[in-house]
Amino acid sequence: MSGRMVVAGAVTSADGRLLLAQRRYPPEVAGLWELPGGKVEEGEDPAQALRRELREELDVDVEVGTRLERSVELAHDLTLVALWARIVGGEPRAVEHSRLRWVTVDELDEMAASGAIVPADTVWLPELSLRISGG
Ligand code: DCP
Repeated sequence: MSGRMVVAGAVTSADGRLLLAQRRYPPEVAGLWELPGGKVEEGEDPAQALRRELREELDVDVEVGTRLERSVELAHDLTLVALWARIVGGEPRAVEHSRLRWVTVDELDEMAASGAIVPADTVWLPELSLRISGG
């Protein structure tokens, strides 16, 4: 792993859904759905960064769990990782995204098949499907 880290949240609900957020920018991925998150700042660990980003982007407090197995080398020397998370305070709202959606495993599969998921995030599909279908 090299360069700066970007952390995304695999936010799950008690009823086995996953939270997806629709990007507004940049044009290449505008309209596509992602796991919400952002860049880890200096002095933060990934969990702290994720809690900050989800407060900013979704207006919620989350409890952060373990890391998903896969990571992705993005352009510009960025490494993308994901952490499991669950909401412990607040109701998510789209502060920076155009929309939010809680999806079932079937909906996630359909969205992936139709190319609606941000390309980098598709590496997590197997892990996400296993976890959310397993409840
Ligand atoms: N990214 C991704 N999948 C995610 C989250 C992010 O592929 N689930 C990518 C998109 C960008 C990079 O990571 O190439 C940084 O993401 P953001 O722009 O969302 O992060 P920031 O908000 O921190 O960046 P900026 O301040 O530049 O807007």
